[in-house]
Amino acid sequence: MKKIITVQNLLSKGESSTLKHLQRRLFLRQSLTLGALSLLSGCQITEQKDVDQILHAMSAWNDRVQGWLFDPRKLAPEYPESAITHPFPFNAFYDEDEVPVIDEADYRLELAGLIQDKKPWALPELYALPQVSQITRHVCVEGWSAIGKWSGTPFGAFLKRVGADTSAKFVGFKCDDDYYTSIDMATALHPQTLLTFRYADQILPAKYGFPMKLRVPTKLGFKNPKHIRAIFVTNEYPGGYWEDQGYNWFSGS
Ligand SMILES: Nc1nc2c(c(=O)[nH]1)N[C@H]1C(S)=C(S)[C@@H](COP(=O)(O)O)O[C@H]1N2
Ligand SMILES: [Mo]
Repeated sequence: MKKIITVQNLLSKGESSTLKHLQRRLFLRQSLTLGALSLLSGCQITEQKDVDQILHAMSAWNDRVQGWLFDPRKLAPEYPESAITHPFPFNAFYDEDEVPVIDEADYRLELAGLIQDKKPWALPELYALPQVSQITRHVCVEGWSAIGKWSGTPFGAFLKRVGADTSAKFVGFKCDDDYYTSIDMATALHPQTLLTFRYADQILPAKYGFPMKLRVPTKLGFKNPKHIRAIFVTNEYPGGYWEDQGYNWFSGS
């Protein structure tokens, strides 16, 4: 698909108020390309009316999402045990039978970039860090959400402990399945951002990201890397697997 329609182009076609509204609701702070919209919606888009139809459908869903991700106090809502979704969905860019198998004894978390203490971490050392639990909603851009319970260590405290430069712009993640993503430092230091090792009080199952998943309840699901192998701190924009294909990088509050 060669033709690129940006929201700005659409605005100039007289759709202004609706599209401006939708753009805000869809947290598309940068430009929206047809390719990105096809990815988000899973539809082939050939005409202006397809664009409008998809934006409207996405907007209805996003109205609900906004309430879950954005809170006046800037905290994601937390839920009681009774609200947990059973079974919790699996999602990745591949099928469940291709989930990486990671050996617990060999595993080391690597640290790189603007971090003073780059000593790799074995799992027992990570499990010995202070742990907290959180029941929050995971919101996937594909149009589903689910509530789950994750436990782990506050990520900001971990970054400080290893001497990360917390004035740097980005924290990047490299995963065992070749997935990668990155978040802004403010989100990395957010009190609800956790480096989690457990799901539903059990060691994180392979499908949910063994040995660890970064839980970022203020952001969309694709900003929550599973199977993290390396964490790096940088001032150079690291992008991400979906972000590099057109998904909005910030995707949250
Ligand atoms: N390593 C890795 N992390 C990932 C993904 C992935 O494909 N690989 N998919 C992301 C997306 S789009 C979602 S919705 C969640 C799904 O997490 P779950 O399987 O625990 O529901 O993981 C996110 N983190
Ligand atoms: Mo997702």
